[in-house]
Amino acid sequence: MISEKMTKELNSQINKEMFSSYLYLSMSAWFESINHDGFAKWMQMQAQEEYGHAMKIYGYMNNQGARIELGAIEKPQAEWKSPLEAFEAAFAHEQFITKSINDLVNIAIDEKDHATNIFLHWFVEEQVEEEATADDIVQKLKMVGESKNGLFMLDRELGRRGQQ
Ligand code: OFO
Repeated sequence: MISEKMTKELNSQINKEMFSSYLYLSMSAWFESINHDGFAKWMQMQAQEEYGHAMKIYGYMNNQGARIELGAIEKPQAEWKSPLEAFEAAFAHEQFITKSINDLVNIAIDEKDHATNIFLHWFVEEQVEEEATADDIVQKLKMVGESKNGLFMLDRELGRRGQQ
């Protein structure tokens, strides 16, 4: 059984994960619009992953008999100045999500809610990976700078996501 407070916070985390999905789908659409198909594919896959994060919490709450209440999903930004700006925004968003997960863990510890605490460990580890991946792409985009050739290569590399 999880507390009312934890139920509210997990519902809010579902919303944040759904927003992550929406944000990355919006980035995917923007990349499509500027003909960066590889970045677009990467972002579309990321959007699917985020939906999976939301559903993981959804499944856990159902197993715990906690009442799920879905909130409205905020409208995401639709345009960015450059691929670098978009990936910097993705990295900043992941840092925000990490903080949110850490806050949830703190509540679970305070409430001695061992089951939720252990459930959240998966997310703690996932966030390390999420931040590292986004930061890695930011660093590569910085290296590439204004080089059209470099950007083309990176677009192709990211478009291979899911094939390796
Ligand atoms: Fe990107 O990890 Fe969920 O939100």
